[in-house]
Amino acid sequence: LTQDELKKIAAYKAVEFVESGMVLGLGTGSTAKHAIDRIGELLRQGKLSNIIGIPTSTQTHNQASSLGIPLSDLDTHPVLDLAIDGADEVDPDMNLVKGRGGSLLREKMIEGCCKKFVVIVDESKLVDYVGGSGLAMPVEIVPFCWKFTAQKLQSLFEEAGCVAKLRVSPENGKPYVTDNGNFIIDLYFKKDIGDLKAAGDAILRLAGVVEHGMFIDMATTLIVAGELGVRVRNK
Ligand code: DER
Repeated sequence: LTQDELKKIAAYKAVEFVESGMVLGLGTGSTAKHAIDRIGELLRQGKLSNIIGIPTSTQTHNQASSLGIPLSDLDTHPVLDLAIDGADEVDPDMNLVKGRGGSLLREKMIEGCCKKFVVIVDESKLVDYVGGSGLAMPVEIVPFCWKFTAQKLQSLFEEAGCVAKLRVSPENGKPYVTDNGNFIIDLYFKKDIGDLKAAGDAILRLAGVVEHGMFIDMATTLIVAGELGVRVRNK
């Protein structure tokens, strides 16, 4: 099975939790894309009705509206029934790294007010500790004096061998700009940073920081698709 086929299996499993009449947080990324496609298909077949989607990015907004999924926002629906989204990393306590798709702020806002947050991943996303994949832990920051903020972030995690890099668009090498008009600093760790809550709070105390990509104690259900099948784990 290819990685995308595994993502699709996990996504379709998560959509089994969707009931007619629900207000849903719609995630961002290649795994969530399959879940949104599936929801659109079930609506078209009449197997689901009265669904309202709250998109976590303009990319998801565009996909969902092209599928005819009715959309709204947090101002209208401050409490959601269920959110379905992917993750870049999942640690043994179901803490997540998200944001490699650049949508971490809206994802965290929306997934933070759901009664149930179902995370869908293929098994390659499972790590022993946050940062363990060697890939980025994203932090959304204001563009003002970004070098200053990047330096402050890097020095927070000196003993974990942290390197902070400004995310740039591959096309033109210009700083990547989020849906919210901000920049992203990608943090790379060489070692386990230990207490995630303390790390997250230290990051948020920096005035130039908007939000970080660690989703601590937020996921209620984890769906992992692997070669041996799909597993559902509740927090
Ligand atoms: O950027 C994000 O937060 C995405 O949800 C990411 O965490 C998962 O993206 P993927 O499903 O394309 O791997």
